Amino acid sequence: MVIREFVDEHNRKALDWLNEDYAHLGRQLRRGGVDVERLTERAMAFRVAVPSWGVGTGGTRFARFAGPGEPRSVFEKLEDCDVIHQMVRVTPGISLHIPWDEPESASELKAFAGARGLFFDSMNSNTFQDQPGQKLSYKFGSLTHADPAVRAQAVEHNVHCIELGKKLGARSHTVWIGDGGNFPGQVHFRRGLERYLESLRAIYAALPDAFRMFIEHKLYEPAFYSTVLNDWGTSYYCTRELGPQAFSLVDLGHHAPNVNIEMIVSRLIQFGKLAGFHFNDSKYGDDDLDAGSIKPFQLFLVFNELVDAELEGVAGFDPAYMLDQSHNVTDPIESLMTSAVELVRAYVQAHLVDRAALREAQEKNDAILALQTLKQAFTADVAPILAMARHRAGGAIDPVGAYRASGYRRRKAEERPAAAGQGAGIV
Ligand code: LRH
Ligand code: MN
Repeated sequence: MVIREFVDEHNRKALDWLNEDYAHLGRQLRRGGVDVERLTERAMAFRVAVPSWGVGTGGTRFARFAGPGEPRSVFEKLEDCDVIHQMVRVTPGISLHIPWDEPESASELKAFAGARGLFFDSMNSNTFQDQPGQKLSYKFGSLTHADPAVRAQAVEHNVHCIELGKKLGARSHTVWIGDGGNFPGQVHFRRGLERYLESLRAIYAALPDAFRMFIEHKLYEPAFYSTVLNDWGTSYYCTRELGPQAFSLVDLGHHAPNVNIEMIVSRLIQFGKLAGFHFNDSKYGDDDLDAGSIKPFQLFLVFNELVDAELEGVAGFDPAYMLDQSHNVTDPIESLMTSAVELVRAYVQAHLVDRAALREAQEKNDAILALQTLKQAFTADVAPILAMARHRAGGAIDPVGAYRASGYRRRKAEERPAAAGQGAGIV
């Protein structure tokens, strides 16, 4: 039985209670002057890209415990992404990482994805690892390396990713580098940033007109003392220096604990330079945990800024939403499905905020009323809207339930015998 039949059978059992709960929520919301149908439309229109590197089991520097039925190629990764999209209906975009997903034939890969209703979102370059046969090492950096030959090699790789992205129909290119130092004095801060900008200008020059370039800042790791692109301010400065096709991408895990990320988001929106997101969650460092699993209120507050800008029609506001997670102890497909659901939940709750009441409270310095107005939306149980949106879009009312009933993972474990050392996830 194909996934489709499991979804239908599973939905049949759940539809009665869903219609009941949906009708009840509709009545509750109508009392507050909110149309449940408008929110369901918003939920159906939401889109978030899935990271190809997220469907394999991830690990840490200590160990990676491969799961059953690991994808062994970009085609098998797309098979798993297809299952995710069939269940939650908001993830048709796939973000590839090169060279992990380098295809023999771009047209063959594009056709394989297209046949499943999938397309390619932002491309990601990789100059934080050395590949077999690579001429010059990135041990001491890539786009900011002291040796111009290493910088040129890294620029060439990024240009190659953009060319490949063009063939695959992608419309943006994401650059994250781990360049930095482990000790004071190891890297000259100003020269490092100059070299970063010089290399980015060369990559920017290779962008097709319709392409956007996303630069991703990160506080630390793999460098543990200084990172060349360490924060949003430096990122914003660089996007201004580069030009109108350059934007700052916010990975939620790339900030020091307790940093006010929703405020960074509002700044980048106001400055017209918000690229979008790598959504995940974390307790301490760049833990790449499932979105909304640790700090759901922060995720809601981020979407509150995004929906505020969306409703206000802020010029040029067109953020790209992507997940960027490492699934070390869960079935990656289940984690990506539930993470996508958590993003839609935060988005719909942000649409429930009574913005007129919030503005009035803000203008009257009524802090309690302002917080209550946000909390009222955050504490609203919008699960019936999320399930109805999935159902109407042909997806699963209960994605994890339908997925487990499908036996997809067991079947893949039979089809894809584990091979030692093979890793599709982040290690
Ligand atoms: C760096 C990062 C970056 C990806 C990598 C897989 O921490 O967030 O976005 O290239 O993870
Ligand atoms: Mn990221």
